[in-house]
Amino acid sequence: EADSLAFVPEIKPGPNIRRVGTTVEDFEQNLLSNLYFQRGTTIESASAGDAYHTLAVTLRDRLVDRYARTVAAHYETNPRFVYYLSAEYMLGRQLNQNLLYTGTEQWTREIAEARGLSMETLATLDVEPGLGNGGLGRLAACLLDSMATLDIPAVGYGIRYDYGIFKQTFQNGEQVERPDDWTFYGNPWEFAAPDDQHVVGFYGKTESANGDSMAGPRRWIPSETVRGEPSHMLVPGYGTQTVNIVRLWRARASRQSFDLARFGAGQYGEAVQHIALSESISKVLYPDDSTELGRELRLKQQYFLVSCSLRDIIRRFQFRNRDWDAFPDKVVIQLNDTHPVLAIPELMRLLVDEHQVDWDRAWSITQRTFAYTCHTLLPEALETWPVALMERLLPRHMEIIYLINHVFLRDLDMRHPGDLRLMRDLSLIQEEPERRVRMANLAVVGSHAVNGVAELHSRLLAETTLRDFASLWPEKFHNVTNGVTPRRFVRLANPRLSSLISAHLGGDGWLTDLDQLAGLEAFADDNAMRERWRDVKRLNKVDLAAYAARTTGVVLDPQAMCDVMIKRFHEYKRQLLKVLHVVTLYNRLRDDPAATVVPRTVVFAGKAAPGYRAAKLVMKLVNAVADTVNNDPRVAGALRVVFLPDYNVTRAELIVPSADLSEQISLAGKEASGTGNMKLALNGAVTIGTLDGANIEIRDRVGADNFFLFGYNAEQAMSARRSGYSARSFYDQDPELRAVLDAISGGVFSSGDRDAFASVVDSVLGWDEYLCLGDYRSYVDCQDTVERAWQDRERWTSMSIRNTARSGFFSSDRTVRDYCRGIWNVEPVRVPEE
Ligand code: BZD
Repeated sequence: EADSLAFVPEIKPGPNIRRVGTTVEDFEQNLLSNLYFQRGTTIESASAGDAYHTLAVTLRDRLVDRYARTVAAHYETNPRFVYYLSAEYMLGRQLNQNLLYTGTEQWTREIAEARGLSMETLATLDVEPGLGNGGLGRLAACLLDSMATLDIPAVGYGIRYDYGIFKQTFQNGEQVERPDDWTFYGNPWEFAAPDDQHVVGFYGKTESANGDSMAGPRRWIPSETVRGEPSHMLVPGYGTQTVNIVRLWRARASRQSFDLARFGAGQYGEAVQHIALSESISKVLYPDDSTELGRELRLKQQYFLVSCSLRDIIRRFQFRNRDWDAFPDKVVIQLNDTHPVLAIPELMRLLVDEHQVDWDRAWSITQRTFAYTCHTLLPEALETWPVALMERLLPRHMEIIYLINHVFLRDLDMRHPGDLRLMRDLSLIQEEPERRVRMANLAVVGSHAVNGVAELHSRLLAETTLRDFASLWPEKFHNVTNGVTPRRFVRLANPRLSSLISAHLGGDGWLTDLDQLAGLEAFADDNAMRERWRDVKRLNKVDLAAYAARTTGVVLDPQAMCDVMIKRFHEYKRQLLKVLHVVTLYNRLRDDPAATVVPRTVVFAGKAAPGYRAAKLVMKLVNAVADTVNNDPRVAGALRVVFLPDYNVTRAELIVPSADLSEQISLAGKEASGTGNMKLALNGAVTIGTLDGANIEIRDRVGADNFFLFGYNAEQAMSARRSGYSARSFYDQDPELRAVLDAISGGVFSSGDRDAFASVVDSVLGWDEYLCLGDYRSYVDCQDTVERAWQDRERWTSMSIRNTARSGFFSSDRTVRDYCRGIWNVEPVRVPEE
């Protein structure tokens, strides 16, 4: 059905593209007419939802105009495109971004307020598409923003999950997950493109098309198909005319799936069963891979994304090009971790089986097209799939993977004759204890570039996780340190700070050239500036306190130090170490209520994978400690702990601007990069952290004096683990630590129940992969140094200003430039204003 559609470019370039007006009157007219024609209502009878929806589509109209010109410019230039393949995107809310990017913020405010509607109300009606888990998904969104801002021709491909990352609530301090039906009221930002749908096959068998070489061409006859239906959201650049798109696929059953006869017989469930099954592919985002259940469905999702996206990329390529050898000159496909790595055998299949390109030529095209980004160091996080499952679900792809492996191992044997250890470790197939396909190996073999996401991460990848590949092909390995978009995470999240920065730098050029922040350095010791800088922080904290009071009932003191730990809950990130510190402070205050301490608010936020029991118990402990501390009059005024539920991009935009202290305390060698660390430093939070991930680069730039360092470094952590780390000895030798653990296991935070947190305590006292107790003393002492520094207000403020001034490097614009130069080899295409 879909195959018979004639494909046309999204928008044909031509003179008759409608253009939006340029005045406030035009804008108001557009709003009224959209209200009338799109919502079918008048201003007199419009609801807040009508107003929101109308504003959204009116802003979208303005972006469509730029998008049409972008498509025309790209058509003209026929440039090399970046295709970013990612199973996750955490785009954040769109309304305020698009107001800013279209320059209609002030107009909208005037028009709305004249009618008694606040911008805040409109903003709260804007729903965040939570189509990702954490850093990896948010990085994808920051890179899209920066690619558009830098005029890089790019398309992001992903899955349009019906349900995004779950909503987090708490019951008795325990995380309860609720479905995120993010399109319940519709999504005004997207365009459906049903004409561009593709058919995706699964299961079935293969047979020879001519001859019987596995190198093809062969025919795959799937026994099951679903349709992939795309919609796209516009991705505008800031301060430029470029508008790119992110195209998301949704699974739809084929047309004949509804069983009318069964329905007629009253079997309503059975009648739609087939539809439900097909459409389950894009039903829900996997909250990471710690659940065993539904693994087959996850593999289906991955292939679904890859199959639809590659067909689309080829269609776009063929629109302006004929010769397959030119494919890598026009297309670079960036694989965001291993989730889309099936794109490698899929491109081989399409070239060899469907376009009659011979194997060797197809392989050269494929390798030159793909590049792979790795986001982890944890060996358990490297994806593998059972061969048996692959053979069943994707029989042709499995043949292709075998053949890729065969050729690869043959060449390897020529370079390193008889090195069986090497063959076994680098093979795309793991043999023991079960035959599995190693997706990272497939990614490395099939790509021309492989990168880590921070300097330490890239070095450790090359020295440990991917060591043998790195010695085989050193030129393939790169580092591209992550970054974050200053538009969303400074300008939109922190308007007060942004105004202050612009006032001191003489304009807002820093928003697209973040190195200009260095100009703030001159004011770091200026009293008037420090005063205003503190004022911004205080007002941001007042906003955060209002939110915390409204949502949790916990009352925060805006004068207190705001100490934040916001990120996914994972043992390696060591939220537990932070809890040990909080309990340490609590014990000290209880023992000596007269002790002079620095008033502190500790803010936690983050979700745990639903099946991750250890992380969830730590979360419960955080809530229990918060409860006890906040209800103990002896510590009132000195210590407050709040867990803000349902951490997401919107919540990050609220919390980050009020932070004084940024907790980046993962065990060294475990966090690939981190990006929250960058957002916080840019907003003037001072980091307390280990030498892990991008913390190292942050410290190098902001200076050792403006960063609180503690703990093992990566080498020390590895050797501590090798030489028989003994958590017990730390417990035995450190009375303060002992008191903390004894309080937790003694039931101080669980109404006397000694069992409640026993397994948490046992986990750090026994074999603890993350060396919590080994870093405890160094961490707590470092926190004492933090408190002394805080007491010198002027000095602290200077540190804060220097953190912002020296963090320009962490713009995702710089990250995208690094990819462009080092890996993509793409050039910007300017889109004309008219
Ligand atoms: O990617 C994160 C890393 O942990 C961070 O250190 C890094 O800064 C960011 C961006 O590079 N990784 C993830 O967020 N990973 C996932 O969310 C994920 C999702 C599905 C399956 C496995 C991992």
